[in-house]
Order: sequence, then C-alpha cells, then structure tokens
Amino acid sequence: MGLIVVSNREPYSPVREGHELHWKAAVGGLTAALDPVLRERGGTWVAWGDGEREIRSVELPPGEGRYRLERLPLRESELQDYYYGFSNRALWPMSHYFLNRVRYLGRYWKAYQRVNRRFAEAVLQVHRPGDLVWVHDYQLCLVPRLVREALPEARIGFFWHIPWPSSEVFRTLPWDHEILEGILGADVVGVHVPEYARHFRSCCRIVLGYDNDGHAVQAPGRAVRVESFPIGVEAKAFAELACSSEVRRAAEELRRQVGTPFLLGVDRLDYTKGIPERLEAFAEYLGRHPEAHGKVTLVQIAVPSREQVDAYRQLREQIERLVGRINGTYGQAGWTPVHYITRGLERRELVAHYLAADVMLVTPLRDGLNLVAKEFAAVSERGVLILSEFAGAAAELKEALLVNPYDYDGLARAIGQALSMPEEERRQRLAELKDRLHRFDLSAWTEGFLHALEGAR
Ligand code: ADQ
Repeated sequence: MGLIVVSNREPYSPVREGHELHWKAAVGGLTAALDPVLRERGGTWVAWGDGEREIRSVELPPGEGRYRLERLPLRESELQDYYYGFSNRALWPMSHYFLNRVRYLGRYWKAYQRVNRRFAEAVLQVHRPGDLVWVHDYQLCLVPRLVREALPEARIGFFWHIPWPSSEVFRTLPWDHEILEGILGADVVGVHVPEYARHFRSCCRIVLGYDNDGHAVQAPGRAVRVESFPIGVEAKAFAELACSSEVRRAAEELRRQVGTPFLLGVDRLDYTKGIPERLEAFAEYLGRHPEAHGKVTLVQIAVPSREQVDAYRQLREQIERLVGRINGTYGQAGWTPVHYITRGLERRELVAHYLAADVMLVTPLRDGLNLVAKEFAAVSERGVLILSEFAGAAAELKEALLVNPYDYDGLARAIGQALSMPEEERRQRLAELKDRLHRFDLSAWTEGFLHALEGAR
C-alpha cells in the first residue's frame, strides 16, 4: 500500500546557492517521522511549495528518489488569508484557549476552504486504490471530507498536533460544524493526549449531535475512531549525539562561558509558550534569592515565527523589554542574568545546550504536546525538567517537576527546588523518563498511527 502524506509545510525546502538548487530537509518532528516511512514504502507527500513556485513536483530524498513531493503554489493573498488568517489567527488561538486573540473573518474562511479544496484535488490526482492518506494538522481540516466525498472507500487518517479545546471554547468558532464534519471524513482521528480525544468527541456530540462509545464517533453511516497517539522523539539518535566528543566539548564550553547553574528555555517565539511568564518568574526567583546573583543564569532561545501576525511581533518586543529590565535590575560586572538568543540552532548545537543545562524550563501556557521537553529528557544526564501541567507532554512525563505557568511564585519555587535537588534524585527521575522515551519513540508513533489506520473498518 502506498502512502500519501498531506501537510501544509514541505519536508524539504529548496535553497539556491549561486546557480545550484539544493533540497534541504526541514527541521521538525514531521519530516523526521514521515520521511523514513515514505523512503521505505514509497508514495507521495503533498504540501505547499514555499519558494521556487514553478517546481511542481520533485523526487525525494535528493539524489535517491524514493518518493515524490507534489508542491502546491499559493498566491500571496491566499497565504495571507488561509495560513496567517484562518489557521493562525482563528484556529491556533482558539485551540490554545486564547479567545482574546482570535479573528474570525469570512474572508479567511473562504480562502481556507479554497486552499483545502486544492490540497484535496492534489490528493485525488495521485491516489491509487489501496493507498493510505494521512492528513496533518489544523491547516487542513477540510481535506479528509473532500477526499472522502470523491473516494468513499479511501482509507484516510487525520492527525491534530495542537490541543483540542473544550466544547465551550470550540463553539465560539462560527464554522464549528464545518470543521468537525471536515475532520470526520477520516477513518481515524489522532490527537496527543486522551483529554483532547474526549474534548473532540464531546464537541461532536454537542455541536453535531453525533454519539460516541467512548472511542469512536458515530457519524452518519460511519464510525470514526478518535484516539490519542502522543508523538515521540528520536530518543536513540538524540542520546547518541549527546555522546559524541564534539557535542560534549561544546556543552562544557557553554557551561564555562555562561556560568553555572545554567537554566535553559528553547521555544518557537509564540505567545502560547509562556516566555514572558517564565521571565517574570525568573525575576521573582532572583528577587528572593540574593545568593543566586552573580551565579544563576537563564539562557532563553526563542526562534521568531509567523512574524506577519501582529501578536507575534508584539510578543517579541515584550520579551525584549523584559530581558532588558531583568538584566538592568540584577546584572553586574561579569554576570548577565538572561542570555537571549533568537536564531535557530543546528541539532548538534541544540543538543549541546540540553546537555549543558542544569534546569530546563518548558512552561507553555498551553501546548499540544511539546517536543522540547522530550528532547531534553532524552539527552540530559543530570538536569531537572520543569514542565507546565498545560503541555500535553505532562500527561506522560510524570517524573518532571510539574508547574502551573501562570503562578509566578510557584514557578520561582520550582526553580529553587530544581537547583537544590539531590544528584541521586535527578538521575533517578531522568532514568525513568528516558526509559519511557525509548519505548515510545518517534517511529513507535508513526507505526502506531499507521497500524490503526490500516486496521480501520
Ligand atoms: P511546536 O509548537 O513547533 O509544534 P514543539 O513540539 O516544542 O512545538 O516543537 C518545536 C521543535 O522545534 C522542536 O523539535 C525543537 O527542537 C525545535 N526548535 C525550537 N527552537 C529551536 C531553535 N532555536 N533552534 C532549533 N530548533 C528549535 C507543534 C505543537 C506541539 C507539538 C508538535 C508536534 O504546537 O505541541 O508537540 O507540533 O506534534
């Protein structure tokens, strides 16, 4: 059976160097998860062709030609309304419970429908009987139904990578029916944690009147399985990288340059990630612990994203002001309390940071799962993970120090607790985390979902 993967972002991006064009693998979980499966099974990946619009189709991986990438060119106006508009100003803030940030505009919705239709048409062009179709994420909710209407017998899976909110929040979306019906075109709907699956099923009951048996939603004439499949990380590859002498040297160098104890935050610059709240809590900690001055340092790496959306630009300015305030208030000759970095890191450099950190702060206000928490736990040898109870990963990573990111006092206390945790306890917690991460790694996620899809109906 061939596999057709459908996602907004492409797995490899075109990069021009002089006259030469290279295809560079995208950083992130989806490429890491699905590129190996497509290499093995063969098939097609359908995605938005970002750049080099005239190239509609390319064989991947470069030079190996194991599967085909079909690239959809989007006009700038389509991108504005479908991607920055409906996806990132409506569905993203709504799903993360930020109702004060939503913009529900008819113009966005129209573009979203149009672009989803184009993705579905691209799937129909390459689909052969027996193929599995796996659609990803909130940008493409309507694709499962559109494919189902044309191919009633197709096997379609859908994975939602962000939180599924309570029905009270979901119902604020003027197109709540259409989004649910779009997704219910799939045979299997996957989310990261059981709570999101419960919310999804209750939305189907309350909004559409479709019952469920605690697992599957009964849509007219078809049952749709709704289940949690928490994504994993490439635990073995991360652990191996952490053993390389180059990465170990880089980690030691970081600890020497930054100073210790070394606190770390790594996030996409997004208002859901709780970066200002984390900085406030760190300031609170410094205010209470004069003995930490000159010693405890926070390295915050935040890669800008979606900068065309106002809220993201404002957040960047807010963080810069906060960093300036903390460094101005507490800094002294030879010690800068917050090191703030806004560039993307290569994987080796990222792993060196994880290895160097005494405490990792993963404190989103709301997060579908959060891969950074898992990557850190796969790499670290003596660090403590402080994890928000509102990240999906908290449902699995019980050995982390769980915190409420809105509670600055509690977060400041957790920093103190992490820094004074006995070595033996740190190692014990990490050992248990690692054990789970190796058993439920990235390939287990991919296989688990595809197995469910193959077994559907
Ligand atoms: P994201 O919101 O992007 O993903 P996350 O799960 O943390 O959040 O993944 C971020 C990825 O980017 C990680 O692999 C991390 O290593 C990498 N990254 C972050 N900052 C970086 C930097 N400065 N340099 C290099 N790499 C960096 C969405 C959902 C999540 C869900 C994932 C997967 O919002 O909740 O876990 O999809 O389903």
